[in-house]
Amino acid sequence: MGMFCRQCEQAAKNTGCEVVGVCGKNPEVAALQDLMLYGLKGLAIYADKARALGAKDDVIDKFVIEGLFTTVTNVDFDPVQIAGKLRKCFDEKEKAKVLYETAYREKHGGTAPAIADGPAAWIIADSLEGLVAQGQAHGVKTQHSDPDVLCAIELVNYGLKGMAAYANHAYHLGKKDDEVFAFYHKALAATADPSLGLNDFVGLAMECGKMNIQVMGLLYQGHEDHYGAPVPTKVQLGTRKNKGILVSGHDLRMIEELLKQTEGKGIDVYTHGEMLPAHGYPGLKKYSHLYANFGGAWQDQYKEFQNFPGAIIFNTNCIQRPADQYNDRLFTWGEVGWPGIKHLTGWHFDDVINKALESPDMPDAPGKEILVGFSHNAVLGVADKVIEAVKTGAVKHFFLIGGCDGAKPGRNYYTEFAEKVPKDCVILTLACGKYRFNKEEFGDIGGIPRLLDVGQCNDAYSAVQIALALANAFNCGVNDLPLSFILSWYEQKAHVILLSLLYLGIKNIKLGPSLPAYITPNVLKFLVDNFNIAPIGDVAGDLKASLGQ
Ligand code: FSO
Ligand code: SF4
Repeated sequence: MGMFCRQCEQAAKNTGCEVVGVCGKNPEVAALQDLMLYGLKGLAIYADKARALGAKDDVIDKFVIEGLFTTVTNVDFDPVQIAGKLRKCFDEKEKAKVLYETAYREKHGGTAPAIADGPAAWIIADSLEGLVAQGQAHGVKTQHSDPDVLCAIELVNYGLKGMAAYANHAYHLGKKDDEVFAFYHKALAATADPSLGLNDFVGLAMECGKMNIQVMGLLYQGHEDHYGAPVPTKVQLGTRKNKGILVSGHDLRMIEELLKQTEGKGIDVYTHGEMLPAHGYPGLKKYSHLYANFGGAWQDQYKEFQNFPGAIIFNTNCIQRPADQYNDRLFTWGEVGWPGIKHLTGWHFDDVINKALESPDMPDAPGKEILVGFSHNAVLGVADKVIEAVKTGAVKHFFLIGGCDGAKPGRNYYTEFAEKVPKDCVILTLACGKYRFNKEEFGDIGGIPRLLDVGQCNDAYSAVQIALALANAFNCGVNDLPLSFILSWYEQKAHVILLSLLYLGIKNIKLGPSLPAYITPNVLKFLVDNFNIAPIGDVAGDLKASLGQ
């Protein structure tokens, strides 16, 4: 059985994974994920038509987000779990059909025109094998025969997937936006519309970037409403003698619930990967047992988790094949899944707590500390100082070195770049790529730390606010600021953030370690012509170019 997937930066030979995913996704799971996208397009066709007639449904809206999030890289590897979600997808599609037909009858009288083919007419297979066969019949390349149009459709699909992760976290914090749901339905339905062409899909991709700023803003607000704005905070990197639970992922609401449920139980909660920014939120750091950050970026988990004696839980990507040494103390939650690994649903974490209590103590090994919590509130709180430093020439340039990490050796570029940034420049960073340099000493410029950790990948929203405020202060456009974007991408969240930056008109972005496999030469030319986006080159040359030397 073959497969074809090229949605992330790891795509084999930078063209696509065809035998098995470099991420560990097998052809069966790849087919089920393709079928999920296909089924969601069918659901969206009806939901879009129903909405145009004034009818909508919360469960349908929410499921589109969950279904898409399931297909994001390194989220759900469990065929049985995905098959269950496919059944839900089909049921919600049928519900959306009835919603549309009823709304049509009420508005126009008579019967709504039937949709006889395409994803709206999908009838779910009744076995796992049948589902896999259906998924294989609706793979990536079946979406369009023209490579450029297919590329543009993929720009939209992956944007919608990445944005779904953020919309899902925001939803957990009680934040949702009807305009976003409407866009999901419109855009997904459009990707199945054979009458649309290249310009339509490029336009939708840009609109997705715009919508994602709205979603990241909602998520930021959700975090701030619940936990207060992040504040600069020192984070311990060692361990202490106590029981331990390691939380990996991006969902802050989940770690909050776990913190409440572990209070007074002799358990310390550790953050891993993209949970690191949790330490900067007043509403989370108030829990003294939110103790430390453990390990590095996601791709090191296989080795590092073997050294974590307590329980471990993933609430979002990026999960990898677990090692035998820790798979019995590993749990998944939310949309994450791995075959044979215990999956928790809802907001009760007794299983993971009990596992931590029966596991050995963490070693008594305090480590160094690093600083987090420089969201736009914190940075703009000292805006006068920052602006003055730029005016006097004490700060010459800002570099946003952000994005995801990954296993490729080419990613050393980002470590080297951060190390070679001149001493009179400030580095803003976000997402998991920072683990390549966030334990190094960068010092400060007149009290302004040279390395400012803005937060998670979704805190790109915060970085944009900083850039906009600086542009405002200097009465110029963002592209005229002494600010360079040096980005690393891995999966679809990084993809949608890139769409957001392009939507904002940000030019001269350097992107690596490689360009997406789904970009055709023609679409790349469009991006270069309009945004002067370029692949990373050599550090010295890129640095010089950024500094205008
Ligand atoms: Fe990294 Fe994974 Fe946050 Fe991604 S942990 S790679 S772009 O999920 O979302 O930065
Ligand atoms: Fe390959 Fe990435 Fe797709 Fe996994 S998600 S199969 S690594 S392209």
